This record gives sequence, structure tokens and C-alpha cells, in this order.
Amino acid sequence: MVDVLTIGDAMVSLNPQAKGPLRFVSTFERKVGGAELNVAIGCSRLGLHTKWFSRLGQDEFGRYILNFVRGEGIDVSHVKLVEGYPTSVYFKEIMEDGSGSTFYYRSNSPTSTLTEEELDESQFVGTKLLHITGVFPAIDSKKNINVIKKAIILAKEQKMLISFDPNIRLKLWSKEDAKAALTEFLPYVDILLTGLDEAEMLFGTNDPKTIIAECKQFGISYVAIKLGDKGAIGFYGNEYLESPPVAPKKVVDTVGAGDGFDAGFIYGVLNQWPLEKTLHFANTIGSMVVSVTGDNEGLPYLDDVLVQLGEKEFIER
Ligand code: KDG
Repeated sequence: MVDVLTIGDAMVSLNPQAKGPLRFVSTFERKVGGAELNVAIGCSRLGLHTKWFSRLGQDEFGRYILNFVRGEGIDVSHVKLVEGYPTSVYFKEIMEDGSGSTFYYRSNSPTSTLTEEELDESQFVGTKLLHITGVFPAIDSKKNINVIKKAIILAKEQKMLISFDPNIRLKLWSKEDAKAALTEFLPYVDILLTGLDEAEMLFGTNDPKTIIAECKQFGISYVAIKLGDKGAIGFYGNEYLESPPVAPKKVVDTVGAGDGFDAGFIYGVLNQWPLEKTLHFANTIGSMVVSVTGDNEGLPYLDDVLVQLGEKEFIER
């Protein structure tokens, strides 16, 4: 039995060792990034059986990412290393004031070789939830949108839940293209996990109650609107909740916090927790991720979250 299946691109993430414009930075630390993969890592660390579908380059970075993901206990039986497509890379730029930018080198991503014909029922049987985001469809959009549509059909045939984080990356496609493509997924989504700005791009409003009303029209059961350091808003059934923020120990790197939130929310839904508990758990994970450098290093194991929530004692030695 698989709990969570995700499909996505992963990259080597090159993290600057100095602040300021990249033309003045000469040393970088190699890490791993990728929105869907971060969620898979978060779910796996919480104890969910997780599978990640992808393609990596048949090169040193591809082998590095594959070993890293396998080491996280994620099922990589549907990850292939492909020749002729270098593993994607991205550089982070961090300015003195903490603001940052991302520079992608992923136009010829190995995931360009993953086609809808390669997806079949056997890969979805016995799986509880499919997690999709707006990043994978934005890369090689004509083809990848069809890959996700096929995944949605197969997931629905297996009566799987579908969680969706729009993760709109405007360096990869335009607002108009993102809206047109991602809106097509909404009628099949059970759990929407979105930032307020992304919800505004999809629904044309930043009013949470109107966003939730729109989601109801699409038949979406759970909605979580992530508000960063202002907490989150959640909706399920007739319940509308504002969940207060969880203060992080410190903020060193906010990239990946939303993916951590998603993993926590998915964990709560699969365990049939009440909305309030699910939102607080997800917010707590988001707050833990921002205290650690890297896109997924701060994703906690279940015991770490329980200690953070005061439900388990921390024993130092
Ligand atoms: O959500 C964090 C991811 O966005 C990051 O790990 C990599 O930028 C990235 C992407 O496009 O997947």
C-alpha cells in the first residue's frame, strides 16, 4: 500500500556561500530541490509510504539526487536516468536583507522524456493520494499538462484523493498560461493547498471566503490557504478556521516551508484528523522548515514534530 504518489522534476540546488548578487559569489553548496520532491520527503519523514515519479539525467547530479531520494526511504522504482538530458540545476541568490531570487537551468529537463504513455493503472493501484503541483506542468507545459491529466484519470479510477499546490513559478510560465492550465485540474482536486497570491491568480480575488466559495463550486473538499508568518486559513465541510502562526525558532531560509505545510496537511487528512489539528500540525512543520538552510533539510521526522508540539518529551542525552 502506498500512501502518497507525487510526480515532478528535481534539481541540484546551488546555495550561495556569500550574500549579494551572484556575479560576486564564487562558492556554492550543492543541495537538492524540487517542489513535488520536497513534499515527498516531508511525507516520508512523517512515516508515510511515498512514491516519486521522475526522470533525472544519466550524469553525476542525477545519480546524486537518486541516491539522496532513495536514502529518504522514498520508492524510486519509477525514476529513470535518461541520456542526453542533463539533470536540472538552480542557483539561489540571497541578498543582505534576506530577500532572494532563483535562477533555473531546467529548460531541457530530463522530465521532458516522461510521457503520458508511460503511466498505467498498475502504478496507481493501492495508492491513497496523488499530490500534484503547478511546477511540473510549467516545464515543457504542452506535454506535462497531458502527463498530469493522465495521472488524474488513473488516480480517480482508483478512487484516490488528489492534493494540489498551484506553486505558480512565473519564471517558468505566464500568469495567463498558468491559470488556463491549472484551472483545468480544479474539478478533480480534493485538497487545495495554496498561497494567497496563487489563489488570486487562479480565482481573481484575494478574499479567502470568496476563494473558498469558488473552491466549493469545483467540489474541492479541503482548502488550506497558506499565509506564511500569519498562519493559515482552512476549510472542510462547513468548518472555516483561521489557524494562528507558529513562531519559528529563527528564520534562515523560507524556501520549502510551503512544501512542509503540504506534507503536514496531507498527513492530517490521511489520518482523518479534525481540521484544526491538521492546520496546526501543518503550520508547525512550516515553522520548522524555515529554521534550517536548504529546501528540504528542515523537514521534520514525526517525533520531531511531536516534541515541538509538546506531545513528546525531548531527551538530550
Ligand atoms: O517549493 C520549493 C521549491 O520550489 C524548490 O525546492 C525548487 O524552485 C523550485 C522548484 O521549482 O521546484
